[in-house]
Amino acid sequence: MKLTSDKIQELNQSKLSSHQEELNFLSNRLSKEGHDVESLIQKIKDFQIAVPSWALGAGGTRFGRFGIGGEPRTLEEKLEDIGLLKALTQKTDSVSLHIPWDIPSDVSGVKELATDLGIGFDAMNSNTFQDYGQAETYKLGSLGNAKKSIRDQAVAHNIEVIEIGEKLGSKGLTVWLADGSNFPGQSSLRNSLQWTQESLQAIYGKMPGDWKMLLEYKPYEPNFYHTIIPDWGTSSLLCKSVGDRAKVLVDLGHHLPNTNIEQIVATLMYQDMLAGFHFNDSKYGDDDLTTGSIKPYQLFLIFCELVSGAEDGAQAWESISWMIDASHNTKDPIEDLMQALEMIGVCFTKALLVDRKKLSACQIEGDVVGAQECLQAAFQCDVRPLVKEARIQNGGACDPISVYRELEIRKKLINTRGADSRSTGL
Ligand code: LRH
Ligand code: MN
Ligand code: MN
Repeated sequence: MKLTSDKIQELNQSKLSSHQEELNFLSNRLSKEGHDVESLIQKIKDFQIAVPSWALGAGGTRFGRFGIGGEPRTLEEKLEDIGLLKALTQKTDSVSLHIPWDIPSDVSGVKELATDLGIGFDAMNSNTFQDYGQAETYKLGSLGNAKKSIRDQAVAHNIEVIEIGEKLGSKGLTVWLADGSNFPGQSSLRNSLQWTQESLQAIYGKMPGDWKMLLEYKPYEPNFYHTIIPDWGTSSLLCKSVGDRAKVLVDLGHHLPNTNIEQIVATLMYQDMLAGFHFNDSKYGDDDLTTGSIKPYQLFLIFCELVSGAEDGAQAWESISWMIDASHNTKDPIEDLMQALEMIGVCFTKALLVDRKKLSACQIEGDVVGAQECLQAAFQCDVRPLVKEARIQNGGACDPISVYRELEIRKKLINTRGADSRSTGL
């Protein structure tokens, strides 16, 4: 199903006057504080986040999976769902595909549909952490496997992913490796790192000159003794040995509890080494929960680093890729993604409000309390009218979730796709 912008405008009508009142109130206050409200709204409008193809169906855990019905059965249907998200939120304009979950059977048809929906192809994700009928098993690793034939197979898969991505117009390859070991002695810590490096170099050599490699790290899972790329430092080290266009991907869930992720972001930007993000949230580990649902203050602090790093010229904003990577076990994925996109927009906007001049002065003068006040003043401000205004100006819905519910979109998807349709992915 397709949502027309006329329908969205029509549904917005009854909500516009109260929105305008709230917006005027906030705009007056921000203007008095010296903010350029028009330029804030423009920045929010421009900030777009890619949606992963695997987040449109119910994920599940190793204990079970509860289908939500109407899940997209094909790549085309996944694109249609992202089209709905785009129409409602105007906060996403691209999809991040995972191969082999999303091998397009008709590349030009898929491209045409995407163009029609206004959706581009963000970074491609390779998959050497599952077996899906390939000659050699990835049970004991892929790019860093002790067996050369397995490493070669994994390299060849990544090259295939690049080729598919090139046809679709993608400009990046995201590599996440499950490689590691479950028990001490199972693998050589040093050799497996070297093999991984050599494999990545071989893949990088096959990447088009205008592509970037995004190398994701994760401390544990599915291996629980050692993971070859456990942290940003190891990822950065490998990237530097591979080439200029290889950079570190930060997945917010890929840290041990209480890790200072904003510091990692600052350090990576300091070196121009931040490739991009996988947004999600977590309480314990790689929980893949809705972005901003558990630690919104952390998300705000991360955006403070991103905004200041870009404004200070440490790393260009445009060089960073933005993606969601979440899983939905109990919520309707489309509603969940709308919540995530909203929270990303809100925390980004709050970070734009930080009085950076004042903050710098506090830091220099050693005014610890004053510095905290600067951050809190921005964090506590309810910026939702600005985020809403940006969405409306882009043609989106005043309130995306209520429109989605009012139009009974899930029910319609179930009617066309079936109550137990299943999407490919995790
Ligand atoms: C690994 C990961 C990685 C995968 C995705 C499905 O935990 O974050 O990005 O590609 O999940
Ligand atoms: Mn990820
Ligand atoms: Mn993950």
